[in-house]
Amino acid sequence: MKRALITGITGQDGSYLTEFLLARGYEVHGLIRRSSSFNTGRIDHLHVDRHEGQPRMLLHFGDLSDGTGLRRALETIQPDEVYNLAAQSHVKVSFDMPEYSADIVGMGALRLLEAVRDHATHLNRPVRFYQAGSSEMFGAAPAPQNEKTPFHPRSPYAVAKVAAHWFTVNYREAYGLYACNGILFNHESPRRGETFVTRKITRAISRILAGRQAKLYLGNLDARRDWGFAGDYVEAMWLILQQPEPDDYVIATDQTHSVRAFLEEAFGLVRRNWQDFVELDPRYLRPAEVDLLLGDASKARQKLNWTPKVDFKALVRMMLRADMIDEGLDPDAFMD
Ligand code: NAP
Ligand code: F7E
Repeated sequence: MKRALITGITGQDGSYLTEFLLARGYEVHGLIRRSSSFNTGRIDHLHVDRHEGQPRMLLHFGDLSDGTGLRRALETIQPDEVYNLAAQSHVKVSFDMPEYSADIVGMGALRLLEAVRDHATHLNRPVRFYQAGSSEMFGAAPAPQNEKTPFHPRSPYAVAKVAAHWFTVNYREAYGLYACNGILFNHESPRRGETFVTRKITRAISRILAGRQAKLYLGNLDARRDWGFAGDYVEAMWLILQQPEPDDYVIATDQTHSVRAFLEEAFGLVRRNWQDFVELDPRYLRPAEVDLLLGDASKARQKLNWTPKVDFKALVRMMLRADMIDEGLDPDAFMD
């Protein structure tokens, strides 16, 4: 049985990746942060009590700021594959907490790479490493963006992801580590954090329909993103680690839509006019914006045989339906 270690297992991608790996027979170990309230809501459905069965998902306390803990986790788990998904992943928050964001996103990746390198060397066992890179690294670079596009990051988050990207490349070149970067464009789902724009919109529509919210306050509606479905993207993460040679890949749908287009699609599904509900709040504007992200995932298509299955319209519908059900509404009463 293969063993995987996932940092960030409690996040959106961590939860889908865990489901994916469990379905392929893996034993999945996840690093979780100690929190004063429960933070495992996205993976609770995968939990098996040790006293009642043979769990294949096992959780360990740890934090990317704590290198000693990372080393101990590797010693205990002895994983075949390590997926580094943990991050302070909110771009706007990274302007408010730049040092912290850079420490976790950039230095955190380095701490984990160091731990993996030493573990692999001392025990003479191969460990494959996946780094969760981001289209935010391209930032202001002209579209379409692929593996050859130079990075031009526009936020502390993105700068730190660029550092993590190059740490990963460097450990591959310097120590022969099987270390790969997935450069993933935005991917969403019903499990997306509530403060990212797509989920903020679908959740707000559901609350408006339920009579629990009157207005939706947003920032820049002109920004364009290449939005895919997180469930499709975790398959790409796994495929990246199954190749004969380690490499870096852009993962994207190769289509882009503005925030305004997302609003039109989502409000349109429930036959409402978004202009009646959306107000600008400058607090949601960023000191530096990323205007246009549009991926070119042809390398992943050719080498990984990966293509996204869920398109933009299906994604918006999926997220809206899930939020309406959460809100106690019958989606079929509102949507065609
Ligand atoms: P997410 O939902 O925000 O999840 C982030 C995860 O990291 C959570 O499990 C969080 O734990 C954990 N975490 C945060 N700080 C940590 C720390 N100091 N030590 C250990 N764990 C920590 O993010 P996501 O959307 O699943 O994204 C997964 C990864 O892909 C992230 O690295 C993100 O930057 C990157 N990425 C995401 C996208 C996207 O569109 N979703 C695109 C490109 C790249 P808690 O649950 O306790 O907060
Ligand atoms: O913003 C605009 C905002 O926060 C998308 C993370 O997963 O994907 C994500 O980063 C766009 C931006 O995602 C609001 O200015 C307008 O242009 O949903 P977002 P993001 O910044 O693209 C990348 C690939 C990652 O790696 C990150 O980890 O929407 N926008 N009004 C707004 N954004 C938010 N959050 N809230 C608003 O009210």
